Amino acid sequence: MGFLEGKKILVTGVASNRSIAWGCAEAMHKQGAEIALTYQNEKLKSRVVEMASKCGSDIALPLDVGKDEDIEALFASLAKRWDGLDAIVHSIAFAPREQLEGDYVDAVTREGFATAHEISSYSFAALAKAGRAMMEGRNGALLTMSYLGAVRAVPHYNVMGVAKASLEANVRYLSASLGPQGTRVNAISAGPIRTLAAAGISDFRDMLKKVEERTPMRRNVTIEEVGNAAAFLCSDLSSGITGDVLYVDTGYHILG
Ligand code: 0WD
Repeated sequence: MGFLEGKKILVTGVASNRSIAWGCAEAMHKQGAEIALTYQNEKLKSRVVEMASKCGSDIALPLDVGKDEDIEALFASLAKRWDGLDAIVHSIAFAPREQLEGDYVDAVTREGFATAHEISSYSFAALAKAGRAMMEGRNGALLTMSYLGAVRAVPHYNVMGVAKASLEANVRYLSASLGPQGTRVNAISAGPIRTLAAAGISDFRDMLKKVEERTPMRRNVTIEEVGNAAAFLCSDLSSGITGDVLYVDTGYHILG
């Protein structure tokens, strides 16, 4: 029996089979969880429906976190299928491409800053708020995906690093707010992984190579490894952990 047997988990942010969210969904399904997936737009729908079925699920729902009505409709639809919700995985981020190249001060704009923060950080609080009622009294867990750029000035990561710092603060405030109802809130800070979102970061290939050369384990992390850590953080095995950021990055963050 898997350690997520009987848990109902909503996983957002699947865009392809390289997505970190997909690593999470697969690992959680393996541990016995029931999975619901979301897709950002109609173009992704058929792919995500198929991926849900690989997890034995027929729940794939639309969600653009930029739209309040989508967030509301998501939980209304979910409530028709499930009598409660045990965990939400937030694996969503976006900044306009021109924000993610060159010098931070040159690149940053009011609009780019606002978009990055809204889609990559506010959306986590929005899902927590909208999902709160369904999660109450179930020892639930909220989980998001961060990156080292939240705490270090990583070249080209620019405004996304500032948004990830906001996201990590969000983890702490949400955990203080939702702890009394039994909901834990954590983040995984993943090492670089080649995904669709990563392709938007200038010099991403160099970043992967640099990590591989220097990190204690001399290799990059996989979505399966992030997925396994996510499964742990959404399970009762991590019942004493909240408000924290767990690094799943083959040790890169410890280097000076
Ligand atoms: O190296 C990496 N890949 C790392 C990613 C290292 C550390 C952290 N992360 C984070 C990302 O910042 C993000 O928060 O992990 C999370 C997942 O990213 P991913 O798995 O690397 O990327 P991807 O497979 O592209 O999934 C992210 C998806 C989007 O994909 P695209 O590439 O189409 O933007 O987030 C979704 C979308 O499907 N997304 C949205 N979903 C709902 N509403 C929205 C939105 N407005 N915007 C983006």
